[in-house]
Amino acid sequence: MPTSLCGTWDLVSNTNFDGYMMALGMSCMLISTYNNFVKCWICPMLRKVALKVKQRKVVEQVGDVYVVKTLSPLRNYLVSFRINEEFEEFTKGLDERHCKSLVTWEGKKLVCVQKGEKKNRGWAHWIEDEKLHMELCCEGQVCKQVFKRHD
Ligand code: VL7
Repeated sequence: MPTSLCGTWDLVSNTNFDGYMMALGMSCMLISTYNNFVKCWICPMLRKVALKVKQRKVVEQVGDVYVVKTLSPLRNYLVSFRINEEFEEFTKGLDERHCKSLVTWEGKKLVCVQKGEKKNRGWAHWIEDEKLHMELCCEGQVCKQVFKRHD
C-alpha cells in the first residue's frame, strides 16, 4: 500500500450515501411484526442522522495487515485484512451482514469485493488530487465519498 493512503482523513463530500444505505436495506418498507415495525421507523431516522454525521477514515498498515477504521459520532467500524487473502467480514453496527471479502490492488485502486447476500457489494479507495476517494457499491447504487487529510 503506498503510504499515501495511510493516515487520517475527514469526509468532505458524500454523494448518494442515502441510496447506498437504502440498498443495504435501511429503507424499511415492510411492516408486519412488532419487530419489523420498530425497524420501520428507526431506519429512516438513522439514515437521516447518518447523512449528517462527520465521518473520518483512519487507514493504517501494520506489517502486511491493513486496518481501515470508519469513525463517526454515531457508529465506528473497523475492518482489517491482508491483500489477496479472502476473509470473513461481519458488518457489525452497520447492516450486520456476513460477507466473504477480498481486497486487491487494481492499478492505483484498492478494491474490495464483499460477497454475500447483497449483489455487487464492495468499495474502492484511491488518491486523486491529494484527497482520498472512495466508491461504495451495493446492488445498483454507488455512493461517492471524498476525504481530505486531517490537519
Ligand atoms: C461503511 C454505513 C450504513 C448504518 C451509521 C452511519 C455512519 C460510519 O464500508 C465502509 O468502509 C470501507 C471502506 O473504507 C471499510 O470498511 C463504509 C459505512 C457504511 C452503512 C449503516 C448507518 C449508521 C457510518 C461508520
